[in-house]
Amino acid sequence: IIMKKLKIGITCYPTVGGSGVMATELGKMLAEKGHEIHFITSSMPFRLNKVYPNIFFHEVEVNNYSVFQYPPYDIALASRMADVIRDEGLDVLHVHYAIPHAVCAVLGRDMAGQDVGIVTTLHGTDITVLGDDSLLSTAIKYGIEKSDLVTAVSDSLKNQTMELIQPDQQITTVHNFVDEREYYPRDGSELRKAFGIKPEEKVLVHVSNFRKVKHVPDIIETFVKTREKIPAKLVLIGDGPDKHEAMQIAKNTPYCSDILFLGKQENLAELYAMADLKLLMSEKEAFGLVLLEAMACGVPGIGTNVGGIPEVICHEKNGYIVELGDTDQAAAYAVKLLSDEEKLKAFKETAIESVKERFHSSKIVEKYEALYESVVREK
Ligand code: GMT
Repeated sequence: IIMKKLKIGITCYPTVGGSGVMATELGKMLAEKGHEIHFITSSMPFRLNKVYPNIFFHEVEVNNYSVFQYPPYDIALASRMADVIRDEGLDVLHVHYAIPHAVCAVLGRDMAGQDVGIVTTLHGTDITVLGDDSLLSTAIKYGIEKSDLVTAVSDSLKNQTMELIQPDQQITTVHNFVDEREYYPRDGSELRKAFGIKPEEKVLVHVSNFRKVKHVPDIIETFVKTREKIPAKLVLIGDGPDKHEAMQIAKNTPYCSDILFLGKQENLAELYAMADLKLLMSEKEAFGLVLLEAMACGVPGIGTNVGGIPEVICHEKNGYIVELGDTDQAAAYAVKLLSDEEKLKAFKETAIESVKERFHSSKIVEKYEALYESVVREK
């Protein structure tokens, strides 16, 4: 069957973060399959680092007139969506986040006076954080119910949304994926040397936006307990509100010089090449895209038994699952794995395999295409 080429609008938060990464990667892959993509966002998505003849960017500008107490971003977005729906004749508008994007899409469609299929993808923060906020839960429910189709990035998020929001709407799980042309295992020995990492040292890595939910202190604690047993370094990548506190904690450990803070980084795949093990000890995590990116580069992970993490890590196969805050257990697993070369090699291989089998971009992009097809209106 030859699939019809579609005109697809995409709205996401374009800044650093898993949902923006996913939305942008999906847009790029859909463009490569011949669809016409229209990003409608407040700024250029940061991963949109290549020119495509069939990707267009519609910037949402918000003027901050002094009469407004708050700049009306949501209204400006809905208005821009309406223009793009009409001017470009969109078939589908795929929005990432129920709040505000799904609500804006519904409003934009109404303003356009022209029908378009609305697909909403839930990424977690909108539900697990905002769903509890009674001021917004009515709007979240509305955005979900008025969408033609709703997806969640894990079964866990799907179930949580059904429980918390109780929408009169079905939710389909579509897992995240990675671009395997960028995330693949490479030789990290030169970079290890450049960072002063000795051959006998194992490298643990954590990547996040350093928000409270990421429990960065647990990462450092796990590392310290691991370091007490084996030579190792901890590489922390990213920036955010808790980084300063994390640096203070690191300073007060006996292994301060083994903990490297690299700040925000672009070439994650290159950095994963230095790593042996990934740590993600979050208290909330709808999926944990960073785990998948690491696994694709041959880095197994230890993650908490939280949200979608157990859907990504298969315990004892490509990593380990521990209870939230259990740094003793996490360190015990880390030491066990990192001091057994054969086991580590097997875990690395299984990690790469499981990404290919369960999260391959081609399969996931096809799933989205089929969902789009089901909401396209006859013109
Ligand atoms: O985790 C964050 O702080 C960023 C957030 C986002 O909106 O980009 O990530 C969410 O979406 C990612 C992509 O689907 C998921 O991999 C993350 O698990 C999810 N974060 C949370 O649920 C806390």
